[in-house]
Amino acid sequence: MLRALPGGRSREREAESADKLTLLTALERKVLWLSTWMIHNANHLRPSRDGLKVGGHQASSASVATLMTALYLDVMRPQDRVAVKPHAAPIFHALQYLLGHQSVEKLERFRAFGGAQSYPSRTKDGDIVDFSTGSVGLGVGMTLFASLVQDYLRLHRLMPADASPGRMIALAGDAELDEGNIFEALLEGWKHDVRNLWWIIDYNRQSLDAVVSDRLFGRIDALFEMFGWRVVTLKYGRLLQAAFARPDGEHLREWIDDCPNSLYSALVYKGGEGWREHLRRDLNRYPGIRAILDGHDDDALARLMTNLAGHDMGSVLDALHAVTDDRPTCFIAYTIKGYGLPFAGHKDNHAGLMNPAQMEIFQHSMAVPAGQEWARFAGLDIPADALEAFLADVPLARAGTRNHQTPPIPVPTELPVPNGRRLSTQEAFGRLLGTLATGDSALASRIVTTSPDVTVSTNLGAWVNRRGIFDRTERADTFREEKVVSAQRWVMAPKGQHIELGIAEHNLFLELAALGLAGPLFGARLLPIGTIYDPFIKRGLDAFNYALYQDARFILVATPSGITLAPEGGAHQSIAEPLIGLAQPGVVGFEPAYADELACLLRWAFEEIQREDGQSVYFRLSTRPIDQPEREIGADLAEAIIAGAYWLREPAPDAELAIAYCGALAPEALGAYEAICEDVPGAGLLAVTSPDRLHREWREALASGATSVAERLLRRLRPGAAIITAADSHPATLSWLGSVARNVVLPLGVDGFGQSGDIPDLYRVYRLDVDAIVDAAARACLRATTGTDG
Ligand SMILES: Cc1ncc(C[n+]2csc(CCOP(=O)(O)OP(=O)(O)O)c2C)c(N)n1
Ligand SMILES: [Mg+2]
Repeated sequence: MLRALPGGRSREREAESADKLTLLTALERKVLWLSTWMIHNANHLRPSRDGLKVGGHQASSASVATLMTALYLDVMRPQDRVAVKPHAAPIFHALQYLLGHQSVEKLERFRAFGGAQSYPSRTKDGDIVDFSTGSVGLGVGMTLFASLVQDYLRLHRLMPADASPGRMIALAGDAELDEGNIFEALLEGWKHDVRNLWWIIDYNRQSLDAVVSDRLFGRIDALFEMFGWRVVTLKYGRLLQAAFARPDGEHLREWIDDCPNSLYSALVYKGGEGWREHLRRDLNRYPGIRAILDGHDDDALARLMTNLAGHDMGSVLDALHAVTDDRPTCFIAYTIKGYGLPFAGHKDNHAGLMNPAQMEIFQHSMAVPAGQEWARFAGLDIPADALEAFLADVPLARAGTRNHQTPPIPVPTELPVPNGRRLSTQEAFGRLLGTLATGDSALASRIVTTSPDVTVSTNLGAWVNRRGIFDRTERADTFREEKVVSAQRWVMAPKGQHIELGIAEHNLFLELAALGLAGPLFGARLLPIGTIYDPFIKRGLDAFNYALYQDARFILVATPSGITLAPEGGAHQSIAEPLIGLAQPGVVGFEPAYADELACLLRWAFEEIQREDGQSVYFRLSTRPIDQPEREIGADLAEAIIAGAYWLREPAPDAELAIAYCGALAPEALGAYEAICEDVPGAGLLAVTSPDRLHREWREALASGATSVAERLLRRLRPGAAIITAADSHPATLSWLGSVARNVVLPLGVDGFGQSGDIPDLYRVYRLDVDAIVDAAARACLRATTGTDG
């Protein structure tokens, strides 16, 4: 009796899992059908108004139908988070549709305005998407940093430590592993001992252009193992394994193992006849193989030879369920690109679309009656109520919303302005954070700083000394213990609030993406501040864009910047970055000149990154100490600083000249202004704190018919007055100001590479010094009054 019970249970369990397998296999079919049809509908049935191919990736989608069905309909728990390879969006949408989280209208409008997105998007597809994807490699890296953020929150007790952690899962294409950012992330992840991370590689041996190198994957598993990952290879499905177990079966295994990727792919495409010809040629001497060939007609032989584990639901479930610990795991799942579709294995199938005739055959084989193409269960030989009941019980279907709502962290009404007669904005930033670090405000407790090996040189030292470096385990500062004098105290502990990264700006931005989504993803808001050298924003630009595209919120402090960095020379001097601030959606760029402006802006930034429809904030700072104005910033001035500009020296009514400057050029602008005032009394001096905000608001005002901030400011000048714009960046940063109120603009700035020198030399050579501004003013005034250069 005692024995019978467990035996009975295990039989019950076996029956249950057989049922589950049947249900999941049926649903996988449906997912493949829906994804293929979704793309077909978009390309062939929806009327085209512009003659463009709509596109969509039927082959890439088919490749992951089994893996994704297993994940979404069985393996995943609500706390798990997934980055889906971008071109598998149709499979993702189909699964969400089956789970009741996606509407048929959106599927019908796949790739149309307002429809299901071409690539999964957090902001446009809504609550169903965990991580946006599109630029290959980035979603994969993102999961690693998300797992680091999850650990940070758990160790800071900002998330319940007793609830099971979510697994951060990437479903990656094999060619995604050509992207360097993945390896940068791997190395960083190893240093931080990341956990709960699954990368499932859809190893279909094809990229966009070609079949991938045979030798590559021999390296990949060793590489993951080197970083401490578990590698699980899902190679052969159950049919093939059964064939290998037959007499002479080992020769079949060897043959497939040795088969070059391109031959395997070509034979997949050719089908049973092709397989038979090659196997006969190579293995006919083995009676067991002859028996296998004789026992399979062409269709059955093709089914057997393509029975890779990534398309075998049972194998996939076994492999995924077998991992129960938190060790990072890479699953290499052998698949076929276009599996189940007529162009399976064809090297040109990436953008391939089934034609209407092929679709008709496919529809017939799927037993989907005409007119029922969108029906959830049409063509499946399992009763709808059984499928419905199964789906209703899937953990992801039962879970509520995937995005957490978190209350904003209160921000004080002002941040104390660092005192000092001469300060650089970089120093002011360090002191502002240093002061925040001493208090025990809620704000300070949620700030997390991070930097790719430029923590000290971007002035985060005071903050880090007080708040410590985040690490899973306590680690003393050896230099301190050994009484070696240093200004830095690098104590590492789980409660540390600075995440130190190696030099890889891509990692910085992926980490900021994850930190900046801590609220919606994990239910605990963080206020991330990343520091970087301004020129190296470009190094991580795609990841920066990626972070912003999915509405991650953070503060980026980029310093030093421009040729003002003087002796460091051209390799470190940034030029185009303010234009990135101006043109990049999702972030607002500022380039303040004075410490009091920065204090006011940083306070605002803490609010802005928490506002429902806010943005991230980018500060371009400088190491140049400059004289600070003696003033109190009242509400009006604060508002103007945040809006992007204010008159540092008011123009007289009808002034014929103004100088508009940004950031560290304030002393030159002031010097020139004072020199000019003797000849042009009543000239104005415009401090531009944010070309980005000013420009955006100007465009919005033009569209709505309102008067913009910039126009209100410039209207103080005489119509057609001259403006000299000066920025330590590309002149286009401010030259557009001439269009606001039809002024004559003479833009100064940097449009060639920098070089070493001191500030006087460089400002002279790049025509940004007082003389150059005065000279430009004279020419601009002439042009404004005579319409010529004289
Ligand atoms: C950064 C970037 N470069 C190029 C592309 C264009 N692209 C989209 S998919 C793809 C090939 C992907 O191959 P793989 O990852 O193996 O996916 P599969 O389609 O085989 O599943 C390329 C080059 C992209 N999306 N992102
Ligand atoms: Mg591939």
